[in-house]
Amino acid sequence: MNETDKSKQAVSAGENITSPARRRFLGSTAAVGAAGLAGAAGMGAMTRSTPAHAAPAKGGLNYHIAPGELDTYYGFWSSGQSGEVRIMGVPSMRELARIPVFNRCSATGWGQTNESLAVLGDSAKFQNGDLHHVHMSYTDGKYDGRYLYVHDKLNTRVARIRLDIMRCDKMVTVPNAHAIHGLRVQKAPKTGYVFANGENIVPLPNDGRHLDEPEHYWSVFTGIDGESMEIKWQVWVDGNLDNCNADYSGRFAASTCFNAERGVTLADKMRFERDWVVVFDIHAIERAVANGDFIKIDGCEVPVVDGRGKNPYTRYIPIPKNPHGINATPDGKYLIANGKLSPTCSVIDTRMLPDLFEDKVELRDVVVAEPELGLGPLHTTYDGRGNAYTTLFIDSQVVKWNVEDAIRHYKGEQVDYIRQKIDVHYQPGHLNASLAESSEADGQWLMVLSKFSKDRFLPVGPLHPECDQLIDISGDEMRLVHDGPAFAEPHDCIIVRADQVKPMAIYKRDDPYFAQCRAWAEEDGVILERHNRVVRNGNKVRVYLTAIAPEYGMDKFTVKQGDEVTVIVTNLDRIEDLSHGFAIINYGVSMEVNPQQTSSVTFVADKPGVYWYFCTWFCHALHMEMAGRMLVEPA
Ligand code: CUK
Ligand code: CUA
Repeated sequence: MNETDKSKQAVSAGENITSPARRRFLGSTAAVGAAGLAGAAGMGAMTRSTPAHAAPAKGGLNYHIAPGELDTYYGFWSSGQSGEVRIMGVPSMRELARIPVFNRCSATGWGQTNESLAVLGDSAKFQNGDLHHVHMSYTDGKYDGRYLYVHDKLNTRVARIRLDIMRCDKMVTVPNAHAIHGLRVQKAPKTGYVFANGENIVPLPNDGRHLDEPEHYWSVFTGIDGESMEIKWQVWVDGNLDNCNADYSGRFAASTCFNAERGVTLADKMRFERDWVVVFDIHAIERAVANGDFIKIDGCEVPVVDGRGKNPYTRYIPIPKNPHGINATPDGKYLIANGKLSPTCSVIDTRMLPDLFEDKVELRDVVVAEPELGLGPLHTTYDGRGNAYTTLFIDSQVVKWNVEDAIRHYKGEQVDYIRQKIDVHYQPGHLNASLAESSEADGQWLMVLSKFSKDRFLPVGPLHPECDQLIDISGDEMRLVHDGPAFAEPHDCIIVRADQVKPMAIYKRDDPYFAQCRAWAEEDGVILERHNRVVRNGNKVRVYLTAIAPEYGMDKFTVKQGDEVTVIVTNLDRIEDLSHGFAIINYGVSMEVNPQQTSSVTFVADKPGVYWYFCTWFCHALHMEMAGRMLVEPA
């Protein structure tokens, strides 16, 4: 029996998670997971590890949501290389819905409907994306339920989701940047800016004039108006930007930078013992843009402020080697950068940042604590009671620690700032506590997104699911209460109170989402809510269809081979949950048409013959009969 078999048996025999066999398995996972992190110290001794609880403990929060009961929180999950956003119920961990963004969706027609293609714009040519971070718009440091903002690391995009309809309504490709990674939004007074980190360094401009000449490689930090989604400005910076965050005053944003070396190989990027947290003074950047103190990169209209070296817009705070996450405490006092290759977190006092920009304090003066937490700190979250929770990737643990005690310890007092460590399974990346990214952190639930699930679920072949773990943090001790598998690969999530999101039950007929359909109808003298009609203009044909369960307004329509056909379907049902679809057999056409929504799709009728169209959502006892024929006359 090999190591893995042994540990599996140990688990199935109900042995404690901390049994030696289990720990060996954990250790080997860590070794694999830590490939590339070989510079970090060896496996640390376990301190104060608590075994994971499999069942709800007495006095803990209730995580069982009975049939028919509703969750008390919404979770919004990113999905990494799946390119979508997932809506979860918390604490049940039920997946409620998926919002397609950078991916394609067979069910909704995202990437095929004219409405989605208009959002995707020039980037519609890309079929995929890598969506790591999802954040909600704020008003005065609190979630305001208007929008979600997300980014695409793969194709350098930022997008917005309207939370009333839970659909993406804006997408921009960020120029001059090469992969957007960190993304956060201004928290006060209102979003405001969406801040987007350019991750990789490339020549500026990246048009082929410089290739293998790293001295010409840079990255940019981008400010996007969250309302218009226009790119307002960029800051030219040193090094690769990793994660970012915004403070609660509205004046500062900060990014971790893991490549102060500006290296292009792994060895280069690890050379220095220190990298940076780059702090951005948003007000100073705005003044520079207003005063014309910027450049433009060839072929791009966006103002670029030079934030390299000593300048009025940025400060480069030295931080131990290759930091990763950066998280603002809910009281607004601190920004905490996570060490990754260093076993520490660096606590930056945001109240000292104005002095830092006036050069009244030294760069390292604003670091008020650097607690040693364990191996591979990646991300930190908070309970609103002064405690921080940090993922330890290599140790496969979450460490709970007290921020003020860490600060006292840094000043030389003999205090223990570590409160508890709990095993998680396995190799956690992001974690987030309920409302912890806002000033209303309520210290109830902690979600830990682990990168490896190993033996936690039934095997599903070589590609394992991720393992999302729910931890009750309402008491003094963290208690693991639930494991949830997730398909590739949520990096991050936010958890918001159910009352902070107010989705619509049915569309409003004047929704801008289908303004284009409305404009076409006007052109053609058609009333979308009433008429069923085929309107021909040369070889361009518009087919207007109503849908009301269980019938389309026409049970057939005729076009000619070679026509460019646009089918515009309006769902006249006013009943919540009564969605229809529209799909054409052997034409690869399929889309959603929700209550009171109009959806449209354009295709070339390149094959003559009879093609049935049908409804894809089971809407009625006669749903199977909700169909019609597209007759395509041979050319
Ligand atoms: S990153 Cu993935 S675990 Cu892209 Cu926020 Cu840290
Ligand atoms: Cu309409 Cu099924």
